[in-house]
Amino acid sequence: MRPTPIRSTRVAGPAPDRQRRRRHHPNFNVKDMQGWKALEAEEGLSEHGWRKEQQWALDMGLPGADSINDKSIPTFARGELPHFAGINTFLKAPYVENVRDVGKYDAAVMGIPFDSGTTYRPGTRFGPQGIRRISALYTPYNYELGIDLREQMTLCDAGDVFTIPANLEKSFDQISKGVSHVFSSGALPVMLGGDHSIGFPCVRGIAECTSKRIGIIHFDRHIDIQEKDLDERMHTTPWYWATNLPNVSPKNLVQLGIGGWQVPRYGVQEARKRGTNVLTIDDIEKIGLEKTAEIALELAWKDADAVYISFDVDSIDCGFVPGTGWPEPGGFLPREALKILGLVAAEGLCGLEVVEVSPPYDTSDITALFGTRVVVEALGSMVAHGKLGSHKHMIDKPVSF
Ligand SMILES: [Mn+2]
Repeated sequence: MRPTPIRSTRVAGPAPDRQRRRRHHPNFNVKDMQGWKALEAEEGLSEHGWRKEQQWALDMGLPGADSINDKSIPTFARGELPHFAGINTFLKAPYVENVRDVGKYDAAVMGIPFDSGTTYRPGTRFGPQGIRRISALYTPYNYELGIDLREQMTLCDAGDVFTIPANLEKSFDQISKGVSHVFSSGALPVMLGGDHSIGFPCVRGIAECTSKRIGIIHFDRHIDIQEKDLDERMHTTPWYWATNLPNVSPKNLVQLGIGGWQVPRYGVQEARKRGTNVLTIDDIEKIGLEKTAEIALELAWKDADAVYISFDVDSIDCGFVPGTGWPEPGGFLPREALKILGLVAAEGLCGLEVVEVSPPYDTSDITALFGTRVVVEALGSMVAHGKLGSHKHMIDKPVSF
């Protein structure tokens, strides 16, 4: 017999003791819960980097006015605080004016302001600046992961590649040269696009510095592997060209979230011919996020030596990312994509790009904020799993300028 629900028999007034207890003290073990664990984890983090930054801010920006009680506050804003002030690099990381110094850091963010590969909405040439601007909102600490990027790694902003808006090929050469320089230095290259056409020159820049094999995990609604579009190597084509490289196999290309009404049949035909690995949102929903990450890792790493992540923000349902070149409903929820991203980055990366953030079409910076989140989520996962720097063994053909 089905028991009568308690609520239907309740009379007005305070609940009997037994019921009240159940409501206010649900039965769970706090030791197993992330929220409680994360509270404890913070205690183990250093504050050394933060203290150093505060001292540096005072040295650079002068001690604050006499009436300021907090003596760590300088007169001129320097470093993280306040979040609304300052001249923004990514996450207010040090700007490396001389790019020859980039190898002094564990990771280097570089902007690729380029939208000449766009076939619908432009505007991603403003992506790097949009992402940098809203990245000032973030602290370097993440609660759930229990990590602090300022304390546990070094990050710099190498500024932007000088792209040539009127010329795809010259821009691709500039981009590859910039990426290969950063990669050869030992710093992990993190590229802020830019439209998705930059995927090819970014991967090429890494691939030419190594004899090792590279797999790619690609988050997108679009398959992006046709040979040409509008007679050029547009943002619908990067994986055709990247998987033509001798050490980048299409068998190691994993494409997550592809689907909807914007997938050109030319691209589908090419993906089929080359045997890439495509998972739709339905597939992912069916098998779950953990299983998706497991499959992606297995396929991307099969006989490969490192994995590159290409994250197109349009892989997210367009309700969350209005500021993008080809918006499409039905993609990932942000938290789904971030979960998979964290899981796949946990095995280490040889490079990361986030593309298709178009600030002129954005609303309240939400798309640029998501782009920021992609970068910090991947870095955070690598730091948490001790995988930052794992790409260095691959650099056996460094470029030197
Ligand atoms: Mn796309």
